Amino acid sequence: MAAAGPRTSTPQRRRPAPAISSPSSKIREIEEDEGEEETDKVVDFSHARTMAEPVIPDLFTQLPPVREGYLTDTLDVQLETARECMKFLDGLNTREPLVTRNEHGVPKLARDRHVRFLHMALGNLPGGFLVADASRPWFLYWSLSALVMLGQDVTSYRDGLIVTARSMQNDTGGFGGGGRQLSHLATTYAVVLSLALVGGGEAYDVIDRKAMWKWLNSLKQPDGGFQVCLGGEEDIRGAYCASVIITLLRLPLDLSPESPAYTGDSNANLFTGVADYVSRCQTFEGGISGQPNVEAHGAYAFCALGCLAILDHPSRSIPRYLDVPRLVSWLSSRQYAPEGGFSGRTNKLVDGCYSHWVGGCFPLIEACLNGNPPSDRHRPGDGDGGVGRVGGGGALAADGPAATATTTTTATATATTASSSGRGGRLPPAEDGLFHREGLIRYILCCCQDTTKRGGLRDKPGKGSDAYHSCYVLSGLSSAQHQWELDDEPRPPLAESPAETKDAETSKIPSDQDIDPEAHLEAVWAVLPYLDGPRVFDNDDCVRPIHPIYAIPQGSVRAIRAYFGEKGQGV
Ligand code: FPP
Ligand code: K
Repeated sequence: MAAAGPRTSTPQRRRPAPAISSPSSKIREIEEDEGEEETDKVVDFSHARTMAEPVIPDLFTQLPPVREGYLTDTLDVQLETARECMKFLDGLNTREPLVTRNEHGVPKLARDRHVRFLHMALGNLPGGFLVADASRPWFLYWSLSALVMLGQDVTSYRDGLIVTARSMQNDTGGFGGGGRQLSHLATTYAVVLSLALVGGGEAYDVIDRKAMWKWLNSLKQPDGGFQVCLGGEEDIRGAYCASVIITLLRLPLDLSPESPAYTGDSNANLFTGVADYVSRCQTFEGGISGQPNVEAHGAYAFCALGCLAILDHPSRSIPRYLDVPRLVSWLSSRQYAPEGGFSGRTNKLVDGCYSHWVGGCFPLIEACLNGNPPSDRHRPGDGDGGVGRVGGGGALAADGPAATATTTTTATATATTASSSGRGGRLPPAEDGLFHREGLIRYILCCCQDTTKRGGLRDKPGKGSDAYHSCYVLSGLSSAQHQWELDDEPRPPLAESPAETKDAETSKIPSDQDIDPEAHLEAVWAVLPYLDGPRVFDNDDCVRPIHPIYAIPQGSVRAIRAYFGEKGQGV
């Protein structure tokens, strides 16, 4: 059965969340819920504290009105999660002495406790963390990035980081998870971003750019993608991390004869085929998978959009390589009600980290939709459901996922069915924008903060806080609290090669050999606080904006790029 359609968000009095119960009584409750008239709903005044108590929209305090009538383990755990979240969303949970709520009934951001937690995460960790030893660079990035978003100055970590980063670098290029560990694109990405966060020439100069360039060449594959380590798997994380590293360090794009991708074609470079690789990772659902032909996942959607936004202006590169309506439909389907948070994939649970992996896709999608429509928007072979149907600017933004649900192509219908049959209720399209910002902010502030002295942010109620979730929950909060506009200086469209013109109707993807990221990466992303729609957080609960592609402050991106820009293209 299809999940909930648009539901009223008219504020109404709350009633207490039903207790978690056995499967058979759950079926009974579902039936009872469905038979119940709105007007029959019991208002339990025993929970009311004052008459001025905030009113929370029903959307966040009630289960979806229409749900599957059978139970599976998957449905069971979804229902349990929704109910657990409702206890935190309804503003009635008074058992947590450290929680202060604002006038909307939403907890304040426990900034000081999160800051303390993150400083701890940068100190000595208990023995249990031994298994995460190869992820040490990640802990650095997650903690430093979260501290920066919380408004902290992290330059006091610079000297320590310089020593640590040096110990992780290999002479053959790149950084491993620690001394004498194999270089990996994920750990290299984390070290480079950490160095960018602490900033300064001494930190940047830790990086051996020449060795890095050689190493990246050894990972570059003939089909356009990158292996994550020598002889390791090739996936979209590799493509995104490599694209970030190449452009932050302003490495030469030249392909060395030692690269597995080298063919002797003098036009080919490190970016050749990357967009094509990303394009092959879009699945029948509309989402993006880690490698071609596997399951779509939110983390990979961010990697895909990040790659494309690095390669060219998102208004050109995204619609050129991805089916945007199907992607937007899939991304929007990741947001559930009543939880308000995002899931990573169809039929799975909300998790605070997807506030970034999925939530962070929207600024890039908006830059894609709001930019000047590029001349090559239509992807050959896409027929009616192709990206050519997306109007410029706000057309899709106004209609949201509902607009894509009416698309008639088989694949889109499949995608819509697949996502709307998820057990989570789908949020109705927000009046403005492609996701429900209020819902995400409520989920983050109500459900993702550790409410004890420990601090830190988490996946969902019942889970422990950690540096990973602290980083990505705050990045998601930042996306929801701000809006971005990419300076849209139109550049002449990519030169059409004769071969491209000739094969335009038959070849799936035009050649991308002309792609030169430097031509658009200096474009400024203007950032503003998001002011439209209901605002359920206080001014002092704002976190700092981060660059929509690089996920660190725009100033940090500019500083490291300027530093290496002055060094010139040589390494
Ligand atoms: C599923 O985990 C998770 C994945 C398949 C991918 C996770 C990848 C990332 C978070 C980041 C990749 C990006 C970079 C830049 C390295 P699960 O089954 O535990 O979670 P789920 O139930 O929510 O899918
Ligand atoms: K998860």
